[in-house]
Amino acid sequence: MLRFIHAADFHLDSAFGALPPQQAASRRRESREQVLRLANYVNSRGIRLVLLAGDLFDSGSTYRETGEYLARAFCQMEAQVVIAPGNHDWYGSGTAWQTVDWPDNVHIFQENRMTVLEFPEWNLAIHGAAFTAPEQAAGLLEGFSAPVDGKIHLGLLHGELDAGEGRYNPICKEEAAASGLSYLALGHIHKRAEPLRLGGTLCAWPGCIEGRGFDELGEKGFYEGALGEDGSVSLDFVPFARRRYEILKVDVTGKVPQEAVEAALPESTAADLYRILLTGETGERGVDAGALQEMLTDRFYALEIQDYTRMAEDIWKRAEEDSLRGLFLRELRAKLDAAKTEQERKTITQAVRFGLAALDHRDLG
Ligand SMILES: [Mn+2]
Repeated sequence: MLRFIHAADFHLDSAFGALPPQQAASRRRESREQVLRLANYVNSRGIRLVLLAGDLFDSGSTYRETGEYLARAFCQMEAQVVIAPGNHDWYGSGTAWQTVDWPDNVHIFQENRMTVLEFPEWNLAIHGAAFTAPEQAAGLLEGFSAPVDGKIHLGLLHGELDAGEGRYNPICKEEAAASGLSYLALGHIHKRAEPLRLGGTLCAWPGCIEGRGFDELGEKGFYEGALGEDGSVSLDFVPFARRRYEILKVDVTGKVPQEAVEAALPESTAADLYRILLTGETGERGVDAGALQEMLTDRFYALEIQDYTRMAEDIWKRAEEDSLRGLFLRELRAKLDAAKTEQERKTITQAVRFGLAALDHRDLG
């Protein structure tokens, strides 16, 4: 039995543009260090084969140090490391794949057609290809079928399955089913998909190894597998991300906002990046999102609070009053009803709050 891992989409040197510069720099450092953590994992678990399905770098103009760091981490792995470059880290002249001195246990697919790497000690052949440009419109698996020669055949590719548009190595299910591969290790899709059996081939995308923004939520990691001598594959997902991105909706109707948020949070969020959306109805004063942010900030690595609350209906009831207040509310209600965007509605709600406070000679706090 051969133990392997299948990971993809590290996107090293991503900008993390939504974070303040210092935190972004620290996130970039963490994502490089993650590869060292991975080396430790590989060695501690007796993993002999590491399949990396592309987009290890976020771009072709990655820092030289990042490539060298990656090479050192691979060198520490007591395993064979096989890489199929993707659309973000395509193989070509001047790229890290060519300029970095990769250790002997690293094997990189270099052509945008299927080629094979043989591992006779495991009776194993690994078939794969590289993106050699940011796009790969022709499906790399098209027409491929592994020979029937008593060896175990695995595939490693960056690409998408049954995609509408074919810019990123479109693979159709029929091709995967006809490939004769025991396992097809794929990259590109950042959201993990459950492994899919197509014909005799098990296909899987592990998703990205670590979220980089609020479009990459929840648990991230890689697949760890065991390959039997008959080519059978069993897989487990290993959560490995150091930090998670989460979006949490909290209804604050009738509650103290801070208490409502705290009640909705899991126990430990100190390592994580949260976006909290406040919803529901509030009184005239609304929610002070800024103050809430300040009170809760220490509980997170990063926190963003967005206020989507609306004014409670009974506040509007006084629109019928024959008073300045009634007149004000009627005007603003008409504006609110005519508002076309969430931003407009937010601004008008804010104006109502300010206006009512002014009418009552109340401090906005
Ligand atoms: Mn990617």
